[in-house]
Amino acid sequence: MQRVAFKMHLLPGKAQEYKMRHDLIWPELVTLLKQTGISDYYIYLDEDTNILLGTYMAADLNVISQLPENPVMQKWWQYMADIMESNSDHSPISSPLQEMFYLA
Ligand code: RM4
Repeated sequence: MQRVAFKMHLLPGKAQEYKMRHDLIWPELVTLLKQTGISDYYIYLDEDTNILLGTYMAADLNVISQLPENPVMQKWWQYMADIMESNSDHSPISSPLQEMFYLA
């Protein structure tokens, strides 16, 4: 198992909408993420910068690298693209974060 951490960018004024959409996350997306080996997935918002910090445990990074090709993932990204900074394929603009400290 490996922890993955990354940042994404929320559009200004969209925090409530972002939270609401995740409170109502599609069951088929939950199934997909779990089948892909993702667990313990958190997303936090820095309200000062609109940066979203995501972190999850990954069972197998090779399997996770196939997520962008999945139609459910693509549909979710399309659904979210109006409230996040997104690439032309609708995936969120995302960059990895470097681990600086861990205490078990
Ligand atoms: C986020 C973003 C991520 C996805 C989570 C569930 O807003 O779309 O890519 O993993 O939702």
